[in-house]
Amino acid sequence: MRDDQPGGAGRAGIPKVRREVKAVLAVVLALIAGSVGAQPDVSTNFLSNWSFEASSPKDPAPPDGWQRYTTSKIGAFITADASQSGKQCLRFSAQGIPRAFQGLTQRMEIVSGEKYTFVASVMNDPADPLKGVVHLQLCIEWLNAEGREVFRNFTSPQQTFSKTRWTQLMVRKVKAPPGAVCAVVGIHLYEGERGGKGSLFVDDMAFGLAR
Ligand SMILES: [Ca+2]
Repeated sequence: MRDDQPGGAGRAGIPKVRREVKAVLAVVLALIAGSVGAQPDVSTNFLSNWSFEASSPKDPAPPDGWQRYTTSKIGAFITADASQSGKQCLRFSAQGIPRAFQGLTQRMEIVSGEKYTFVASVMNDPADPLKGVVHLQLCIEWLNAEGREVFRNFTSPQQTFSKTRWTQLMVRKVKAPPGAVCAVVGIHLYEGERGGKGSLFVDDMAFGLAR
């Protein structure tokens, strides 16, 4: 590093090309560092606590930064039983109640006309996999200045997830509609006519301008 300092740049015996290689390496390393643990699909992740590291697994409160809702039982808690990055993730458990609904959301300002991507990494809980009809869905609700929804984009409801590897659920490169000033982005778990069972893990969520 001393070679890059003003005092070292002109020293004899240090070829210019070597300094340039080091400069390029520094840029590459900075780019790699910027993407560690983040999703490569967005330029800046606007979500707070997107890796679910900011709350304790024993905390009964909603995960830091997230709004939590449910039609009956609470089934969204931080766990240290799995993680894609960091040491924790979200465990999302079915309520076992017909047509039950629950989820986590965050609300933020957006710019109409810009393209956004919303993504989450998901894995079935091998110790307690999903059973019955249980669907996971990502949704972006676009709101106008009066707080009314003007449009929404969402993934198709998915209920089959690997128990051995993380897979991505993604709303990719959607344009914020005219009149939208804010977005409520959420991950939702809902159950069929007979309710469902089991859990899945969620980690490394991201919402931001699409790359
Ligand atoms: Ca994590």
